[in-house]
Amino acid sequence: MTFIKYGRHDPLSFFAIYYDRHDHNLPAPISEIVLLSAAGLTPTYNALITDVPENDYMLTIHHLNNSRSQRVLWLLEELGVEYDIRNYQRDSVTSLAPPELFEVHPLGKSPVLTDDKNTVIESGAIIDYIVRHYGGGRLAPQAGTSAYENYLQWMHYAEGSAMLPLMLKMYTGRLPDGGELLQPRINSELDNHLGFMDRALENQDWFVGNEFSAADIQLSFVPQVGKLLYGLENFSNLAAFLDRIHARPAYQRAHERGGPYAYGS
Ligand SMILES: N[C@@H](CCC(=O)N[C@@H](CS)C(=O)NCC(=O)O)C(=O)O
Repeated sequence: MTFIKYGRHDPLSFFAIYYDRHDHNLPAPISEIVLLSAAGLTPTYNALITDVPENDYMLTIHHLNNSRSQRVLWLLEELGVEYDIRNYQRDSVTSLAPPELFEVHPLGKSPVLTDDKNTVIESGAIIDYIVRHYGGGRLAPQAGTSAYENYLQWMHYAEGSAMLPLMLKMYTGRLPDGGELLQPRINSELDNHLGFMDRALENQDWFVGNEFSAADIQLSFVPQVGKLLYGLENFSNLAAFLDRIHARPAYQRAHERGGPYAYGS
């Protein structure tokens, strides 16, 4: 039986409510629930309840294994926000997302965030949404400051520019001749982008004003994929950045929740 956390910690009883849920709709009548202690580990009490408020909901991340959605889980763990995960598995032959993801959004990609009436795609937009709605001012510079402009630039840069040569590398590598003619251009663009990011970390640990921010989370997928497809031997600052992020407790918690992740230990 899979227990999915539902609702919020009850500050009076120090209990959280978990229940076994088979689909995304709130159950009515609800199935068996288990109350767990605030430590969240040891089931202490079983009960049946029927009176869940109809308008209650849980922030949900539609998570594909080995994908960009892992960083969204990481952000939520950094912020200590409660969330629900719906898991989707890539096809073992094609690596594509399963058809069920098209039921969540017409593009059939991950991550997707659903929260009350909002469905949000694009990891940058999702991360921005979470920071604005659930961050309480954390993990982003104050709007209106130069640091915020820098933060926005990095947030867009990750998917808008840096991922392109990596995706080209991945796809051309599957061609019968390995996309030989295109490789020099792709490699020079990889050097260009990975070099740009590497130099940004020359004298600092984090990308924005040397404070850990959601931009570091959004950017993390670039060196993670870069390491696998191209190597980071010439980008030692990015390699050290990966070591730093992989050591973060919230990063590791996100792994425990998200399952195996080929791009980062
Ligand atoms: N730019 C989008 C990319 C979304 C995307 O392509 N996600 C991949 C996983 S990393 C996916 O769903 N691939 C499965 C498929 O295309 O079938 C974002 O950052 O969210």
